[in-house]
Amino acid sequence: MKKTTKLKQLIHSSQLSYLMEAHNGLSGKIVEEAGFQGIWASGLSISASMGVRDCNEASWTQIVDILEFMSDATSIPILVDGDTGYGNFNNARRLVQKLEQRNIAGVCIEDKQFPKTNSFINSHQQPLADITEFCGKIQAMKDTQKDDDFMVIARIETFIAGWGLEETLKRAEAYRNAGADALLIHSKRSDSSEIEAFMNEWGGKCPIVIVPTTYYKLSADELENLGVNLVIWANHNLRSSIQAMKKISQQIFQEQSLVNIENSVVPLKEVFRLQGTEELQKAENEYFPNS
Ligand code: SPV
Ligand code: MG
Repeated sequence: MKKTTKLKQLIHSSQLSYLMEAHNGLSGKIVEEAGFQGIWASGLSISASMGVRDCNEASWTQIVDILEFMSDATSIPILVDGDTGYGNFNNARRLVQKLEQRNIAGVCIEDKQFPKTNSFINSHQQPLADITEFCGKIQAMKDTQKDDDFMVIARIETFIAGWGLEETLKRAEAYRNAGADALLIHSKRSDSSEIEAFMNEWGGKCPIVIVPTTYYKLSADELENLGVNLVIWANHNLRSSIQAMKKISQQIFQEQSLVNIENSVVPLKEVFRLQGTEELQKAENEYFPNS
């Protein structure tokens, strides 16, 4: 089955589905091996792993290069965090073209302005996109995709930027009518009250995606009961790897020896396994026997 079709089915499934964050080919593979059915290519995590801020400091082609490695390394669908589409409708539709060429299953764009700022930084000062302009962007993206199953998800930042339910519902209706396949409703509250209020009014008119980074205390049952279709664990491979890398760097720096750490890191053979070294050895035997 095509990756696009897999993501479409996940989004439309009657069961709650989950995407796990990855930010390069390696973390993508780890997400797939853990059992997840899809990957969130997080803008925050990719930018952080490149050592830059989450405000479009990395160019869109630099991001697409990373996505190509992620897509080649995995067989589950990738939903890309497309920020604001890197410009106007024209930039956004070219992004769709380039993502489809790399076998990406879908893209999510948010109704803010380029260059964007992460939703958890000075969120009340973040200007939203004009509704009509954003609808044109969604339409241009949907009109550009060659594969009917490629997903364009519209992310609504009203709650993040300090607006209420009314403005959220107005935008949700407009973006759905413009052709969005699903809506991502973002919230920075520590509880799910904004999401619940939206879900009560929305009435299942199209699939809903959430990112419970700040309302992380919800149990699996509580998430299920919200009635949303897709949950994104948005940055947890990045955050866990920062913790692991800090710990090991500090310890090796202090001890100036590897004696105490060898058994707390994965063996090199695990690195080689993740890289698919065995396949190359078999190929060498077949194609290059005297090497
Ligand atoms: C990301 O993972 O980059 C996101 C989600 O866009 S958030 O960081 O919550 O804005
Ligand atoms: Mg992002």
